[in-house]
Amino acid sequence: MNDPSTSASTGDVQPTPEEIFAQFDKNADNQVDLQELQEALLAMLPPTTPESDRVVEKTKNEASFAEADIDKSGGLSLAEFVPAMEKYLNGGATTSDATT
Ligand SMILES: [Ca+2]
Repeated sequence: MNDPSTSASTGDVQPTPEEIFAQFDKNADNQVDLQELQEALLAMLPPTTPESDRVVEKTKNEASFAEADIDKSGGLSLAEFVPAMEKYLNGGATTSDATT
């Protein structure tokens, strides 16, 4: 996953986290806020599937966003954004989070 050698020009290159982050960060302030997150996820997903509904519901949950916003800056930095995306897109139900 985090193998730096995968950026070779094989023609099958996945976007880097930085590139994905830049697409989400519409106003380029290096923070993805809740609205940007919702809009970008909607743009990524087909609008009428249970999958997109589930992701959108999750991003609408401000508590979930606040949880991802570790330093409480009101936006997600790249370091905050990457694990948050994995959580949103993978369902987030399998985390055994013991941060209480
Ligand atoms: Ca933050």
